[in-house]
Amino acid sequence: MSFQRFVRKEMLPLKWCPGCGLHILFYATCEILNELNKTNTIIVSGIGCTGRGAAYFNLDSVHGIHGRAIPLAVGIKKINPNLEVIVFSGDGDLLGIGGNHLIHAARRNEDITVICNNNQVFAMTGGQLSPTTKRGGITTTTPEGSTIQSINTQGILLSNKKYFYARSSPVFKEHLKKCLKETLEYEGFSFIEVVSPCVINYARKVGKSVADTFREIKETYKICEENRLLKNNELGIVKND
Ligand SMILES: Cc1ncc(C[n+]2csc(CCOP(=O)(O)OP(=O)(O)O)c2C)c(N)n1
Repeated sequence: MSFQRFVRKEMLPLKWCPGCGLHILFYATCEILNELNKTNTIIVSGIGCTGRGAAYFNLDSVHGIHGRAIPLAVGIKKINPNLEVIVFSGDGDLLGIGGNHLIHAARRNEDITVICNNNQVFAMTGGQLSPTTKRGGITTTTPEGSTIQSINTQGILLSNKKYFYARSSPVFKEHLKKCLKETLEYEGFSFIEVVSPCVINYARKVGKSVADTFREIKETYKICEENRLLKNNELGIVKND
């Protein structure tokens, strides 16, 4: 069987910008769904470029409202405990407006999987500052560079006793697939942060090309194989059962 059974063919070509990390993330997720034969799955998203993913998977899906993907997913799981429930959404959606839901769903160890595409901006609305924008990041709302520290997603999740947090990137596709697999196989609340290039609404506005953004991520991040607190420039999996 091919991963293509998880792609909703009538939605092709996908309406993400050329060079956007979402293409790789989407197809890598389809590959893992195929490998694990997860046909009994529903995709839930909020609003944003990433949220469009809900329409692209050939699965049941809910394209919810901004910031409310997690409570929707939790509700679905409560009444369909045998269903695999995956949230596929952006950093603004999950860590900004939806941040409170994330904190409590993780604390309650709700049995859902969250795939967070972290492109460091509100991409769909034109590239505004998001909770993950790094200090110094030039966005439409911080033309002089952000002076605010970015959110510590790992720190929020690891504040619980039981946690599963993975960090990867489409730039490291094999690592991304490995992490997606573990994230999807984990029983309990699992969260993967995918550090992803936004080419049109972030990088290009500061004169960077697709190749520049991929190179930058490749040169910045190192893979950590140990189960320990990840440094800011590390990709890996940290969990406590
Ligand atoms: C309640 C509400 N507030 C604001 C918006 C406008 N809005 C749409 S998408 C979005 C942010 C998207 O950013 P992110 O979640 O990071 O997803 P991306 O587009 O980067 O994938 C915002 C603020 C909205 N649709 N609903």
